[in-house]
Amino acid sequence: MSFPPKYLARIIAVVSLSSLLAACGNDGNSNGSSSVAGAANSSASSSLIKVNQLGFLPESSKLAVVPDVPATSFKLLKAGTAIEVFSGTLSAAKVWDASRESVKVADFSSVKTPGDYQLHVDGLANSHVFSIAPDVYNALNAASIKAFYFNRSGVELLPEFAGKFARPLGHADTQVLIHPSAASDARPSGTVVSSPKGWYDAGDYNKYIVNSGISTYTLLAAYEHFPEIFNNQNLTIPESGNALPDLLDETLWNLEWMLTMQDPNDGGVYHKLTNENFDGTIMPHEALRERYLVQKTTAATLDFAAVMATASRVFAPYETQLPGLSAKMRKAAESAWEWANIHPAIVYKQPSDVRTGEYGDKTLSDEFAWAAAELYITTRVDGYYTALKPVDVFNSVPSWGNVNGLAWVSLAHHRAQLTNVADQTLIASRIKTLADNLLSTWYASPYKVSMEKHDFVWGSNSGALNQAMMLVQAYRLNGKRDYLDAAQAQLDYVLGRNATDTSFVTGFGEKSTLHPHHRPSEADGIPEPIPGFIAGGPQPGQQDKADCKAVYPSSVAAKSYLDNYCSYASNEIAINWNAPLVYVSAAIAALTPK
Ligand SMILES: [Ca+2]
Ligand SMILES: [Ca+2]
Repeated sequence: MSFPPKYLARIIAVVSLSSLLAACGNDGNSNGSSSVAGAANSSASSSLIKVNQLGFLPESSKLAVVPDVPATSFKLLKAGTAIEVFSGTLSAAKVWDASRESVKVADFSSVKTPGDYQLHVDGLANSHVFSIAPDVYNALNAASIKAFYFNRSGVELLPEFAGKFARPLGHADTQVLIHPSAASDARPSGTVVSSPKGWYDAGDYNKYIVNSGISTYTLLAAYEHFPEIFNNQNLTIPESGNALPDLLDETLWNLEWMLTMQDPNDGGVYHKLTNENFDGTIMPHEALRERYLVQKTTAATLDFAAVMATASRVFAPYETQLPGLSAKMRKAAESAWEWANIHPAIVYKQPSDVRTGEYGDKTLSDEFAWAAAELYITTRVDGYYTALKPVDVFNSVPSWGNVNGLAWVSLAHHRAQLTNVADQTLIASRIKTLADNLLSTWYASPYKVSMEKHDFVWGSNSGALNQAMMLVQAYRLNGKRDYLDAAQAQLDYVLGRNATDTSFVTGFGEKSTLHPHHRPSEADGIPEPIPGFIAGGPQPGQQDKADCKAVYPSSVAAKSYLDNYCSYASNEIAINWNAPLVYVSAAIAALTPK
């Protein structure tokens, strides 16, 4: 299903915003240099073998997509040689309507020997080099978490942690103003409050509670589900070597900010901490505009409640290191829940002087369900389960504005610890029904993915990964191997088995995203992007067309991707897109048989 883009105002007011951006000398500027190359790449990409450019675990399902050429067989070669290690038969050709290509599939799952390989099909260029290795996703998983460190607000990134991407402190946010939209008796307009830390949301430097909700939860869920992947991981962040797993240290950086976004006087949570307008293409320390806390909303307050309830249980074992934190989070979650029940329908309304992302969401039943589920799991108070209204809550692939699925993910994971009020059959059935739908798409897909044409919406790569996350839940419930293979296919998709022949993760793969819409990556003067970020991905809306001098190589859904800084509609990065990359890369590594 589709979900609303963050930049609703930007799309509606694209003309005025374009002139604004031109005045700021930022997003509207692209170097234009990739437009010719982009067009050439488009026609070329249809004649290429598409494969996960990182590669596979020895026991992974291993598929590649091959253009519809006369050849009926393929060979697996040792990389850079003509030495054949395997040969197989290509599937019959089928047309994928999302990319308007006729393709065949090569299956080399039986090859399990570690090494570097290329696929060969007569009449085509050999594929990118990829690996089969037991640690093939370790660096990817670490970098996808480290990306959050690179997006930290309120701290200098030192060379010992950030290498050449070191930068001065930006956005201390220790003196931000209560915006008129957020004024209350206790905190009138213009009140100065402190709201430091947190992650920049995306390519911009603002901080939004709604999107922090799903992002922070997804990282916490990755830890709850697969602690063995993270317990000894060293991300080379300032907290490496302390008593906490680095993933939890990184997540805590944002949780500490989120806690400051709750009004201590009533429990309500501010929707965002933001400038009035987007910054230009400048480094964080150069962005000095006034910052505001804007309007309390029901969605922000419920997302906050869900995340704090989750964090309360995840951090409970660390009472010695973080005394009182778990209890403080639980209390914050409970008071947020109470505020939301008194104010059940306060929807975000963008003030006339604010032009940053909206994350507006008018459907709040899913936020209520998710918050209730997490509070129930953490507190074991049956009333929260009843408030969840489980029979009325269906399961769906999660997105920032549609979080029903997160409730079912958590309930399924904790099913053995729930009280008697929980309907175990319903929980299992919700997980299975959604996963079976995704699985039937995967069975029939010419590209062997569960992405369909209608899934190519803003942030489509996160859709692919959130589909994988939901397939993983079904695999964890009943062990049916097809769920895991279909989840693997989604990871393959974002790492190169897609119609653009691109690995969408910066720094990973022979042909990967180079020019993400990410201000630090563009403004730092370093040619390559900061590694570990996943781009939004193809979608045919092209809402940035008026701001881009560069030309999209294609308007076809699965090919409508522009690797240019100007393309906020297909090439921005965002915390809610990186979070499922962390989850899925960990899940595949943890669950694939050794
Ligand atoms: Ca640590
Ligand atoms: Ca919603």
